[in-house]
Formats: sequence, structure tokens, C-alpha cells
Amino acid sequence: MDKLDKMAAAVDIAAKEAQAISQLSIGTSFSIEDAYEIQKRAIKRRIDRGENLIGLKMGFTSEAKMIQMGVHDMIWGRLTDSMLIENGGELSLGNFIHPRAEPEVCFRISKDIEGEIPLKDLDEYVDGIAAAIEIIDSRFENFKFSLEDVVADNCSSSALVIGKWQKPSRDIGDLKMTQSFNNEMVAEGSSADILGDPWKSLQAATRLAEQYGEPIKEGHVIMAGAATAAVFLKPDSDVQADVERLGSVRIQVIN
Ligand code: OOG
Ligand code: MG
Repeated sequence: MDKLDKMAAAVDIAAKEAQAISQLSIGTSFSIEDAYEIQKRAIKRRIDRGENLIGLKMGFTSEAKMIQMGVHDMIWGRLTDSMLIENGGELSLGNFIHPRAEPEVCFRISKDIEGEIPLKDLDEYVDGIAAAIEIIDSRFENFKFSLEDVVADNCSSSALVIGKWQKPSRDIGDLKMTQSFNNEMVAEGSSADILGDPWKSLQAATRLAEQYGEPIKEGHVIMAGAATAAVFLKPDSDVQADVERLGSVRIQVIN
């Protein structure tokens, strides 16, 4: 086991056991390239346990998120089938460390993507767009991390819920997005906060997927990133995200 394998095992075990660990970057330094390699190896451990890759997530595509977390670069992570919760399904807090929810827009990919796709051609590759919630749960104590730490930790991704797929539209660049807990609004933003237009986040995903050699395949889902700051989940609550025209999506949080 080399140093990167050890760090991959640490974030993987922390996620599996829902037990926070110290930041990897404390006491050692590693590059952003190393961080993506750690992420890749940590996800490989999940794949080796039988999980399947279902797509990618983009992170820090909005100002609100970058300010909340004090990190200033776009990042991406991998999604597996074990992270998926059905719309309206339950999330058990015991399986997480300190989970937060954030409202997102999700794309469904209709054919394999090779290389970076120009913005204007992207709709040839998408057959559905939906409102979604991402549950992020940093494996690091106090939800504190450096850019390298969070990348190594699969960009805090831990679960996702996708609403009903809608027919793709290019015109999703200014949709109202809200998140509520027990029908009380806890966050509000616009899809314009996601790089000006969520399609631009998908475009960035195709560029990064090419750069890091992680193919985006037919059937994959791409989470465009949150439009608002993320909010800590509370026990016994109904968490809902609403995206104008795309509809709503919800989960039930239990102990
Ligand atoms: C990192 C994940 C960021 C987003 O949508 O911007 C992210 C974090 O905030 O812990 O998923
Ligand atoms: Mg997110």
C-alpha cells in the first residue's frame, strides 16, 4: 500500500462506517492530481464491493457554495448506485456523519460522450433533466477541508435523490430553486447561480471527464452542482427541493 492507497482507504472506511476522520492534508501535502487519484482509488474500493458507477457530480459551480465552504475551484466526483435514494424514500441519519442537503439540477445522458462537447451540441446527449437533492457528508471532522481534501473525499458526495425526468429544454438558465424542511423554506436561489446556466456545468463535466479519463456513458446522470448553500439535515424531517418547471423531489429523514 502506498501513501495514496492509505488515504483512499481512510476516506472509504470513514464513509462506510460513518465515522469522521482528520483532514488528510494535516501533516502531509499532496497535489490536486494526487487528490483525484485518491478519489479514483477510493471509488474503486466501492466498485470492488459490487457498487456500480452511475454518473458524475459537479461541485462548487455556484458562488454560494464556494463562499460557504471557503474553496474556490470547480471540482467533480463520482456517483454510485448505492448512493441513490428513490424519490420520496427514506434517509437514515445513522448511516451518515453530519449530512447536509442541497438543491440541484440533474441531467440524464442518452449516448456515450467522447471528449469535450461544445455547449451548442450538448442537447444531442441528454434525454432528461430533473430537480434533484444531493446529500453531502464530508468525511472530515467539522465538515472542514482543503480543496485537495474534498476532492480526495469524492467531493463530499454521499447520496442523491432525483425527481421525475422532464423533457430536456435549453431554457433552464433562470429557474427558481428552493429547499424546504417540513414545508419551511431553508434555502433559495436560481439555476442562474450554477455557472450562469446548468448546461455550462454539464459542458464542464464533459471537459473534466475527458481530462481525467473517466468516460460519461449512456444512462449516466450528471449533477450540475448546488445553487444555494447546503443545510444540515434534521431528524424526522421532510426535505424537499423545488425547481421551477422541473418539479419537486423529496426525501424523508429518519433517525
Ligand atoms: C463539497 C461538495 C460541493 C456542490 O454542489 O457545490 C457540491 C462540499 O460542499 O462539501 O456538491
Ligand atoms: Mg452538490
